[in-house]
Order: sequence, then C-alpha cells, then structure tokens
Amino acid sequence: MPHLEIEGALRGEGLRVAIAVARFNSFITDRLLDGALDGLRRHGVADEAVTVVRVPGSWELPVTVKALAESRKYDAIICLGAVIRGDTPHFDYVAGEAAKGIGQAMLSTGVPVAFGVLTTNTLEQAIDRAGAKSGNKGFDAATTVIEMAGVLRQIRG
Ligand code: INI
Repeated sequence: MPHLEIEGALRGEGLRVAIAVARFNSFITDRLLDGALDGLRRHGVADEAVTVVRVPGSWELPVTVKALAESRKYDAIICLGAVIRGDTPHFDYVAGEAAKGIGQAMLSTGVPVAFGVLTTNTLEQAIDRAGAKSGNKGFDAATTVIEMAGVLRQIRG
C-alpha cells in the first residue's frame, strides 16, 4: 500500500493573513512588506483578506502575534523585522526575545507563523535579504505560511 503524504499546496485562495511588521529599520522592513504582499497576492490571497499591523520594533512582535493568533480571525501570520547587530549587546536581547516569543505564540495557539525577522551582522546582509542578492525573506515568509496553513488544515482534518 502506498504511504500517505501530506504536503501544503501553494494556493492561498480563501486564506486570511495578518502581517505584523516592525517600523524599526523601516527602510529594510518596508521592502520585506512589499515582498510579503507580492508573495501573498501571487499565490491567490485576496488583498482584502490581508491585515497589516505596524509595531515599533521587533521586540513588540511576540505580543502582537499572540493577540492576532488568539483573535482566531487569521489562518496564518507573518512577522517582519530587521535586527542588525550594533556595538552593544542590545541585538542579542531583541533578536533572542523576538525569536523565542514568536515561536511560543505559534506553539501556544497552533496558528502558523512565519519568522520573517532578519537577524544580521551588517546592514549589507539585511539589504541582500530584503530584495537584493539573496532574494526577499518577506516573499519567502508568504509562501511558508500558505504552505503551512495547508499542512495544518490537512493534519487537523
Ligand atoms: N528593533 C528592531 O526591530 N531592530 C533593531 O535592530 C533594534 N535595535 O537594534 O535596537 C530594535 N530595537 C527596538 C526594539 O525592538 C523595541 O522597539 C524598543 O526596545 C522598545 O521596546
């Protein structure tokens, strides 16, 4: 007997998606937002089914994601931010808490959340990942949540 395989299709028709985006380093996060919106649109998510929430920085993303997920109004959530290493340990606190808190929000609610938060050593590395040499991590986050919404829907029946 053939084995059963579950895989999410990249079809976003009917999905309601929230995007939480940090304003800090907005010259990067605006590009990530462009990429995410493009990724959602190109895979069939309706513009009117997308809600964009702007928050001050990546530190504020976890509580925002948790509130969005608990509202049960969204099938998937995308987080966008850019944490760029500076001369102080601030980077480690902000990046670490954002990653941990966003992960916790996903696990405690069961709503798929894409981690589109860049954590880079340099500004150039961030630019590369926001639409330059290394693609656009916002676009990647969009395809990830569409796929994961499909995977979880099938697992949950
Ligand atoms: N927020 C970011 O999203 N990226 C950063 O690189 C950053 N740095 O480096 O400070 C940053 N700080 C702000 C932080 O997210 C909070 O908004 C702030 O501490 C207020 O709570």
